[in-house]
Formats: sequence, C-alpha cells, structure tokens
Amino acid sequence: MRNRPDSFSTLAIHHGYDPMENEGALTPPLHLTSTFAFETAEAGGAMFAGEQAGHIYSRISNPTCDLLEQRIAVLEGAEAGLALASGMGAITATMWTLLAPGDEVILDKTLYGCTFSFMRHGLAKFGVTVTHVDLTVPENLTAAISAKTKVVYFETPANPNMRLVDIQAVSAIAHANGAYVVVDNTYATPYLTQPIKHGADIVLHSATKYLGGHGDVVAGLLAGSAELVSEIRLYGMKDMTGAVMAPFNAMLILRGLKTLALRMDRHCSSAATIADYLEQSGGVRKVWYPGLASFEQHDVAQRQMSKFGGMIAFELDGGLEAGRAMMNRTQMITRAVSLGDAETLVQHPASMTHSTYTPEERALHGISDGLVRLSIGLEGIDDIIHDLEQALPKSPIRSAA
Ligand code: 3LM
Repeated sequence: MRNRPDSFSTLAIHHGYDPMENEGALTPPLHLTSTFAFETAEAGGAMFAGEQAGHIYSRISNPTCDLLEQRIAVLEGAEAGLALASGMGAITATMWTLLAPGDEVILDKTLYGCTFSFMRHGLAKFGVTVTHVDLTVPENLTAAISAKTKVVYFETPANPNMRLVDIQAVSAIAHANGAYVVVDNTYATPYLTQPIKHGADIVLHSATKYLGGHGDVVAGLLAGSAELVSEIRLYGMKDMTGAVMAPFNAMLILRGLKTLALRMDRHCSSAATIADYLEQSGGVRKVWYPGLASFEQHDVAQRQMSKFGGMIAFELDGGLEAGRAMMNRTQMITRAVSLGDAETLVQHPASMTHSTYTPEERALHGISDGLVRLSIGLEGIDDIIHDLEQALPKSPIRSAA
C-alpha cells in the first residue's frame, strides 16, 4: 500500500492491478472469453436484474476491458470508464444514449470528418436538431442555447485546424441551461488536458491514436460519472451499437498507456521544434500550433493544456497544389491518415479525413483546401526536419542545391 498519491505515469502502469492476485503475473491476463459461467441459476438471474455484481457476457463487460476502463477513469479524473470498438463507437454510443427525437445538440464548428457526418446525416435523420456554433467564443453558446439543447459537443484541439474551446467557460454555460458537455479529447489525451476537471460530463477518445500509440489497433474509450457511463454501457453500447472493445484490443491499449506520458513528452517537444521551424521556413503561409506565440488562442492553450501536443496544421503559399507536391516529396514522413503513432504522418484533410464535408461546408467550418496536417512521430527530430526541409518548397537545402 503506497501512502502518497501516484503520479500520472504510475497510475497508467499500476492502477487497478495487483500481480499477487494473478499468480504473480506482471502483465494482466487476457480474458479471451465471450461468456461467463454462473454459480447458480439464481446468481445468473440476480446479475441480469442488476442485483449482483459480476460478468455476464463480453458485450456488456469483460475483466481485461474492465481494467482498461479503471485506468482511463483514473487518468481522466472520472468515476468510471468504458471501452468501445472505436472512437466512432464511443461517440455514437454516447449520443444515442443522451439524445432523443426533439432534442438539440450544439456542436462546435470544426469536427473530425466522420463525427461531422454522424451528427449531420445520422442524428439529424432521427429527429435531433443539429446546430453548429463557434464555441471558440463561449458567449456564442449563451446566445444559441435553449431548453431543447441536451448536449454541447466539441473537440479541443479540433481536428484538423487546431481550434481550442475553453472547457470551463463552455461547461458553465451548458450546465446553467441543463445540457450535458461531451468533449473529444483525442488530440490532447488526459496527459495534457483533463476535461472532466474543467467541468465536462463525458470525455471520449479515439484510442486508436495516442492512447494505443502504435498504429496497430482501432479502439475507443470514454469516461464520466458512474451513472452516465453505466447508461452508455447498458444502452448505447450494449443495445444501440454493439460497439464493444475486443479483450485483445484492450490489452494493446493497456500496453500503450504504460508509455503514454513518455511518448507525449517526445511528441510535444518535437512538435514544438517543428512548428517553430515551419513558421520560419520560406513558402509557408501559416502554421497552427497551440504552443506558438502567434497562435490566436495561445492564452486558452496555456490555461488548459500542460503541453501543446503533437499535431500541427500548416498551409503553404501555393495552397493545395503546393501542399500536395510537398506531400509527394516526403521520404521518411508517411502519407497516411490517423495520428498519434510512432511514425510521422502527413495528410490532406480536404481530400481525406474531412472529405465527408462538402466544399461549401468546409469553407463554412474553417477547413481550407490548402491545409496540410502533420502528426509528429517519435523518430529523431533531425530526421523529421531533414525530410521536411527537402520536401518544402524554397527551403534552405532546396534553394542551396
Ligand atoms: C484521422 N480520426 O485521421 P476511430 N475523434 C477524433 C478523430 O481524429 C477520430 C475519431 C474520433 C482519424 C481517422 S480518417 C478515415 C482516420 C478527433 C479519427 C474516430 O473510430 O477510432 O477511427 O476514431 O483524423
């Protein structure tokens, strides 16, 4: 028994697991089972009735997923956690649970492409009013919110243009009007921002990204109050989507979490150096990185993020064509969607991750055609910069050659 509070890294490695209760195994067991035996018929019935604790079936709960759920809850500072099949599984299970026909959801302007599509083309089809509000100015929410508003939903930083939302200010307005606040914390991870501590009700993740960290698994996680998480488990996950995490994937995310702090430190320091480098490079029109003094919401970043993350957005002078040409010149940096991996990845949101928006919608929602997105990996910083230098137009190496 330790007599002082554990740090983030220690919790990510040890929380909820005692080797001595598992035959001394350092690594938690993988419970590859779909169903669980009942001691008696009465015990099984009592579990179904919610009168007795225990595992019934792995679409409801599983011991390996359960350990991961305890870990994400403690890292996010929440009462309870839930493991789901994907980030989209976490988002859809949450929204199907919280919303009913006639309700309104207020969304920030910029969202990941499939989230945007689910809200606009999924929820809207079932009688939910979907309203976009520029939440970078919290007062806009005061003007827009009404008795119909059940959920306020946003990403911070937002994918792909890095917009930030002041979680505390927006949560205060939402709660004063009886609405839930749901935050997609995929970009920041709990190592940089803990939305629950700023007032959010549910925090969710594409665990495919930094939490897994190795590009080998698609997974989702969420955390919140025990009551809300139980509702999402028993309704949104169990009945509405069936979007349950496989125990093997839970094991991969548990492994990823052990090095989350270490990896994030490196992602953040490399991204900060590269953002500076890009800002000083000829031919670069604009760089969006929350750690830059030139970033419009740098003050919000300083209040809400302990470091500024591993994601950068930038635009070249030549817009889309220059961006595409630059992407085609990279040698080590990999052209791929997804983010938060060990490999540095580059992609073009307008034609890839955010092609679910129409061109008009992209213009309205602040996603320019020329935007290029970089997910800074864990390779040697000199190698990443060297590759950028040879790929960028009018860079020092290219003009010297
Ligand atoms: C991407 N993003 O490359 P999954 N929330 C955020 C996300 O970035 C994502 C999800 C939820 C990307 C995936 S694009 C075809 C590839 C902020 C995913 C959804 O269901 O685990 O993919 O998470 O930006």
